[in-house]
Amino acid sequence: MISGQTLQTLSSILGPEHLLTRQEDLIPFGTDATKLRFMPEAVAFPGTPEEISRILQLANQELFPVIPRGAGSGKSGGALPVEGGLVLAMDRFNRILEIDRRNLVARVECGVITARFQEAVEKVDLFYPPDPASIHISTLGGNVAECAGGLRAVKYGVTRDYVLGLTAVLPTGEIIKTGVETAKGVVGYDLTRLLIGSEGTLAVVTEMVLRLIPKPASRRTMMAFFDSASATVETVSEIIRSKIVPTALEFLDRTCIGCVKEDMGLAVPEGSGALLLIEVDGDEGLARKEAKRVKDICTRRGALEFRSASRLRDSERLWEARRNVSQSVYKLRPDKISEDIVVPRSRMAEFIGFLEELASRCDLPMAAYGHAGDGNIHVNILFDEKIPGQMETARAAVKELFAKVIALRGTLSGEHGVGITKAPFIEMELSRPVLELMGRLKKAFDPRGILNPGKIFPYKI
Ligand code: LAC
Ligand code: ZN
Repeated sequence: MISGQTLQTLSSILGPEHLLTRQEDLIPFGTDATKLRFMPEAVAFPGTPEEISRILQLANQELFPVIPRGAGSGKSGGALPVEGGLVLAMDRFNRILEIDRRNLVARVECGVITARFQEAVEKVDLFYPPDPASIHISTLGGNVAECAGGLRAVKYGVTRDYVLGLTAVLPTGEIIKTGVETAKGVVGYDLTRLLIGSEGTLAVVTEMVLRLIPKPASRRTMMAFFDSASATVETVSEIIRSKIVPTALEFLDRTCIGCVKEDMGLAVPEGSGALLLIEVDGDEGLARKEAKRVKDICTRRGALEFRSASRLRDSERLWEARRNVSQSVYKLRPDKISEDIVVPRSRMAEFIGFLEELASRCDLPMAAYGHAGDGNIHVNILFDEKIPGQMETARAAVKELFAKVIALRGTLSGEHGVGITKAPFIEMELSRPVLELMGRLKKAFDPRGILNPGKIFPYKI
């Protein structure tokens, strides 16, 4: 519990206009894209790392939880105040500090919206590839906390591949800089990489040094329909085997196509069981050549139809609809459990076969879509909480799903993180010594356990 006196101290650190304490103001800060709900006791909008430092020192004295929060678009509950406490909303850290065209790096604050940053760098012909589906909402700080992936990871990698250095506040109050502002750097342990994807449990990141690359000159979007999901993923394996590296290689199963076809403005050929959305980029000649090879492979693999989005506006519409799949599947049922497992790309067909069998056995719709080029499939198990037994069936299905993923030598999360939704399953993937080592790291950073408690680990650290 945060006492009245502590609230007063917080108010004097922040200025009263930057502290929320009224119940009705707190509600939006208790939820995120998981739709789970908790209540914080207060919400702070700090303006400087020094203020965060003072808040964390106070939290260590008074022992209340502090939960860093970006835009609340996370899908594993990383920003949820599961034990109450103070939400640290990073909205005021919203400046792009520098785009350095000579060195291809940028310095940004953590609250900058991902798409806004991408537009700013593209204006000067540079490129920041990480591209989570939530880019119009998500913040770069949230992307770093979860190590967000997205649609272009198959060619360009994920958030961690573009972070050179961080400014962060440790749970004990010290303000630190990790990493470098240069293209290379190996001095000391790689704390930058440790903090990326640590889900706000080790430090509060306030500023990042990001690596940029030149903007590709041209891109082409294509779409291919197949009669079955397994034919689609087999085509993906062949594209990868042929050493073509598309910018995006996204898969939607029949259920997902049904949910988004209107938004996509799609005429779906008869008998379609799945589709692939493919983008290639590079200089004009390369993009044209790769597009032709992709078309040849799809045709040889029996595509029912192959289309190119000739105009940019067509392809933007397709990608926007793709970004909305996660929301669109709610058309089918009011509730869902949505996962982001990864399997080796060569095992995708086997995984899809398993999924179809699981869905028919559980008698629940399971919509699958996602980053097939990475073997990263979003499995959405849909149900209605109000119908007795459905939630339990969905939960049991998740456990089976994870067991299969591990058996295929995959991982439980490619990009959404563990948070609270996957914490109960983490021991299926990580061995006891690994979890104990992670627990010791957490203790070294946060001896009193005040920063984002209740996340990642299935037990109290
Ligand atoms: C997507 C999110 C859910 O790819 O990761 O749509
Ligand atoms: Zn995704």
